[in-house]
Amino acid sequence: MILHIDMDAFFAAIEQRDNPHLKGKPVIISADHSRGVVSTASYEARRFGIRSAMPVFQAKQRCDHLKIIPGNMKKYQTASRQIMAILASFSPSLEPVSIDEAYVDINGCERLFGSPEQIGMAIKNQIYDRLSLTCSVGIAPVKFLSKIASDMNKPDGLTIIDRLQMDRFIRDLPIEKVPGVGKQAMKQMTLLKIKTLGDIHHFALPILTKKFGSMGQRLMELSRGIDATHLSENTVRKSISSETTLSADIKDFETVKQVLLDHSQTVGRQLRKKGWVCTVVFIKLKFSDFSRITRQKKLDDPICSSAAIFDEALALYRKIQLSKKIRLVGVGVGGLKDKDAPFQMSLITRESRQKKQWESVDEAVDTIAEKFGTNVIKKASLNRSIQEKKNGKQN
Ligand code: TTP
Ligand code: MG
Repeated sequence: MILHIDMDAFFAAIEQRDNPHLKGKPVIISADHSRGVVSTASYEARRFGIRSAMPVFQAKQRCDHLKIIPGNMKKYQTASRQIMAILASFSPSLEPVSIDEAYVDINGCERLFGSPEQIGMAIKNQIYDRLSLTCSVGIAPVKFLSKIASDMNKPDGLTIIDRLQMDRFIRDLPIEKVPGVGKQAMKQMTLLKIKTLGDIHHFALPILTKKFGSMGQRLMELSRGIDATHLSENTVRKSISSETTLSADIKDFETVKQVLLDHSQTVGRQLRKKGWVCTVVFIKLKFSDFSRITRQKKLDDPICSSAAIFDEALALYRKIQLSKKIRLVGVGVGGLKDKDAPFQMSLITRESRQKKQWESVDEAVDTIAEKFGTNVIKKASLNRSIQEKKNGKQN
């Protein structure tokens, strides 16, 4: 199942949240860059027929007590990032499509978060609890229907189209609601007396392609509930990394080792927090002349312990022939998957038993770090280095 989420009157809702005197009032946002047109209107303003892209003077004519707010893109972008982070905590397969809209592939999330409806509700609740904003969610077996579903019960809606309802839904879906069917296509639709997506069935593919070009094929597929578009891969979170630019360029092995260890712990902690494991570890180095290199290793067994990540990162670092001083050190992991997802375990070796033991140590460390902060507990070798630094033994 694919979930589509769209925030309700996004910019206006944020302003109403932050300025209590705007609550329940007709409000429009007309951002500086929008040249006197409405970016969005609160649902109260929509009752006056005010819509996005309408000139502000027209909006004022429709409602004389309209509140006009210039808008604050930075604030909206921050909220957007927070929302996307919440979504990413439900599934690593996420496709943000605009500032307030994203698709989430929830296949395989049921074991962790429950039925599609429960996942939809949990997302809505978390967004409301953390950001005091409402959103509308649509869930369907295919992408295009999930987007249509999220729009059906706005604001604060949750609409599910399951496989059983899908055929009937498609049969009755007004053709103008299908993404990609614009004014031009609608002229043809009217001529052909096509009113719903189901009506497409009466036409052979050659006629559809003749009338609608390449969209003909897609319309035919959509009318059969087939939507081959998957979530856009390049927006799916594929890695977690942590890096720092050092206060001074260095070449000293021990210092770099400590930084690698620190980053391995940060990355490991984030990985475990999400309940994920990784099958790729990489390091990134930037040199004093601003050139940079990355080195990575693909692992046979997934790992999530900080110690295992550090071992791999250090092995990668040892193989590099250093000729210049280093100014930035980073550690990252990729090939992310759920910890509980089935994978092929290789034979249990002494090494993998050790990794397991480290995982239990990590669990305890994470709990303490969560409660008291990351500075309270560190691996002993890190502590030693901090101690040495304090004693002036290291530069
Ligand atoms: P939308 O999701 O289209 O609209 P919305 O969130 O305001 O309202 P709803 O989804 O409940 O119908 O757009 C998201 C934000 O993008 C919107 O709050 C403001 C901005 N936007 C513009 O700046 N100009 C526009 O023409 C549109 C449509 C949106
Ligand atoms: Mg929206």
